[in-house]
Amino acid sequence: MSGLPWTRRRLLGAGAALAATAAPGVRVSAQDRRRLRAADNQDDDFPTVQALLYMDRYMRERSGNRLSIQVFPGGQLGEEDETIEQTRIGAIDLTRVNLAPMGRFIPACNAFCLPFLIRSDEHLRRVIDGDVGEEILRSFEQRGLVGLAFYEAGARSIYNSIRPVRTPADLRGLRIRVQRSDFMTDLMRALGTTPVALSYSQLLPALQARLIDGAENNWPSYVTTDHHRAARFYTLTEHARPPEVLLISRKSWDALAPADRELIRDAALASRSFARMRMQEWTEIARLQAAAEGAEIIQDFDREAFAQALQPFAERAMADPELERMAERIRQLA
Ligand code: GTR
Repeated sequence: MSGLPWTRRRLLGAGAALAATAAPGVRVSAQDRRRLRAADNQDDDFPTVQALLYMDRYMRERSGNRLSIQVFPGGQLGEEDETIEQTRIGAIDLTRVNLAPMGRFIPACNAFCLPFLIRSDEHLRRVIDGDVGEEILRSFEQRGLVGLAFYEAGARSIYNSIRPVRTPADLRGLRIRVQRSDFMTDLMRALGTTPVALSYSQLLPALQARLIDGAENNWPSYVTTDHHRAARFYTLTEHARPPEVLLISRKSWDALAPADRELIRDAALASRSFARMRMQEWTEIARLQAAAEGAEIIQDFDREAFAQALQPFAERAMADPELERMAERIRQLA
């Protein structure tokens, strides 16, 4: 593992995009250049943002600086649901978001949040690297978006500032933040919590002001946001595994020459392997850092009680035949 700069870095300032060094090469006239604007709500050194910068370098090098990406990290272009909308209408070219908020548009995405359905990183890889992943990526087209790649996000677990949680009864009444997703809201309600939908950037101040008691997320997000200092009880529930997805606006896509589309697809594919490696490193480091900085990591929770408490919720969700079909395909890849 390399010595990663594991401190939360400040953003470069409002409206600042991350600058990449220009690749040497042919001079390109201004009107031939295409600079795609990409949004990400994670900080500027997070694996997903690094993956976008990797894509930028890849595209510059192969296009002689004609095609590039200007990356806006840290939610500078808006919260996730806003950047999805902006990308649909073509105001932003690319957006990297989590799959959970996409469930509002494409219900099959909710299958990745079905409690305990996806069992491990390996299981998730078989899903997103194969036909199921392809089908989900293609399904975004009906919504004005073209799916380019999935990035791994590991598993989401529940954390809070009040008490160690070992059973659903321990969660009762806790105000737990959820992403903008009706599905996740219902899931958290089924566990006896009071779910609160809040954007990612509002979460730390809300935890600090005790407006909410906790949230759920993967290791790197828990630590890079400093949530581990504000809410130190992290129960390793691993209840859902929605991956990240990189989307390009259909409008931007349709305006590109076929060869440029191919280059972007290649770059996205290359960035996927890069992001996977980074995410594994960051997950490991975040886990160590959380423990070293006082988080209490609860592994001996009653998984069976959680699964039972969520059973009626999962059954209700399966009433949607599309979701049921998707869940079955995912289960078969276990
Ligand atoms: C992270 C994800 C973000 C955002 C965030 C959240 O894991 O990378 O894009 O969805 O979770 O909880 O809002």
